[in-house]
Amino acid sequence: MRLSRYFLPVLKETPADAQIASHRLMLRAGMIKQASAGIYSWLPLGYKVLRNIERIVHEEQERAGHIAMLMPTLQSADLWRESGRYDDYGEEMLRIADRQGRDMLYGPTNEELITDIFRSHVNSYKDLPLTLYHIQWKFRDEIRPRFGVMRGREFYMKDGYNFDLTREDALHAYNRHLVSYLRTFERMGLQAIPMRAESGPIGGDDTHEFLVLADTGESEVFYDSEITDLRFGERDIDYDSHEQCQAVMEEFTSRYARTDDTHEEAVFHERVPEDRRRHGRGIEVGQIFYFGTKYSEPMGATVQTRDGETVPVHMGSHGIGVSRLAGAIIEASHDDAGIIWPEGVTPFHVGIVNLKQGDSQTDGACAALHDAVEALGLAPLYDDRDERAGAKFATMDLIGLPWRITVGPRGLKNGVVELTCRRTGKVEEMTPEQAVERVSHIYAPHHHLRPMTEPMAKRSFHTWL
Ligand code: 5CA
Repeated sequence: MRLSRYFLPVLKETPADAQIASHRLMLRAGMIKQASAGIYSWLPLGYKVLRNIERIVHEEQERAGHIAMLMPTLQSADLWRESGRYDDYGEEMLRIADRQGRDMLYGPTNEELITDIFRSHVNSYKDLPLTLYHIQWKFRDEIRPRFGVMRGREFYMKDGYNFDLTREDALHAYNRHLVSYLRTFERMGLQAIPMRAESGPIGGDDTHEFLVLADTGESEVFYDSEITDLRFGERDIDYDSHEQCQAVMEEFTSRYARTDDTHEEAVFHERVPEDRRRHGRGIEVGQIFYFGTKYSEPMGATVQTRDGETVPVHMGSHGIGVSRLAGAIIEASHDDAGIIWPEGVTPFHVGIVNLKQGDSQTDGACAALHDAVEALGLAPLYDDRDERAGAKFATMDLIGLPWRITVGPRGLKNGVVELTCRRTGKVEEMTPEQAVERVSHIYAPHHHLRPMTEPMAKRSFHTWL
């Protein structure tokens, strides 16, 4: 993509009403624009990030054996009357009447709708276990929408629902979600710690929230510092194995880690030595629940067992804040100059800065680099505007592309360009071919990218030198 043809409305001024770094940076980098309180348009750069986050969520859900589908945003109130939540949910629910005067609502979550789908189509134990999920916009009329997409009223959420014959199977589904979430968040460059929490309006006894530690987080957290040393990493896991998932769950939840809702000071002191006790704040990016038959019983979601007995299914639900994650990632990864995207979610893989626009040599070398990066199946952003070098660098730093190739007439005379790492600031000189090779190598482990089937673009840079 050439920046001159793109839509990247960056702001020079720091928006006065944005209180935290991620909100300020998302506005300044032209990622989002507020449409009304807690409701945002996703501008092209922000939309790319949102899609990347969504893609990782889909890939990890499918890896865990969960099945994607799509349910609507508008739901009938009647279903919620069946579960008893229409009256319980309170003012956070946006209630709407259609022209026939039928009560509708903009879904804040989907337990009722999915249970209705299940009961219409499944009636045998043979169809279990089953986990269905979707990624869809939700609406909760939050009292205090704030911090941009972190606490929106309209927000994008992945919500998944497991249906199992027994409590034991449903607890396996819970553990399987926990494992898949650890992988999901690590692929986004985040450490998200499972913490024992309250279940609130979703219900049930077993629930963990996943928290990214950040001073600006809305949740108060208490934890054993040892937990921050844990990494899931590249382990091979069999998601069907109860033992393997249980072992990961125990590894990641046996140490003290709780939100303020469930925190017990006495237990904290008893279980954690003083030098490891931490009290801080975190951003909740996901939550998993086991609630047994809370919805299946009143709504009649039953199956026949092998013995011909009719029993309600055991369920849980599992959410990831897809739009909130865009803010959480920035909160965890930025500096004074702007955002620093982890490679897994970056909107463009590499920025190309032309220091002398209009010069046939630098223009040609930049165009060749742009095409060579595209030929790898990667997305370059080439700043081809007629701007000062300082302004181009400031834009690149603000929008946070992890790698930048800088092309100037002086370097080209010696056959070299510069490759700069946004995170470390380290600059290396190398030939354009080496720069493309390096970029290719950097993104190779991200297997979601198109595999390189052809040898690197044959185009020679030297025609321009
Ligand atoms: N039905 C369950 C699981 S699917 C559920 O709704 N869980 S939840 O209430 O915890 O929401 C799931 C995730 O959505 C949260 O962990 C959080 O990351 C995100 N989320 C919740 N409310 C908001 C909001 N107002 N703005 C942005 N993200 C939100």
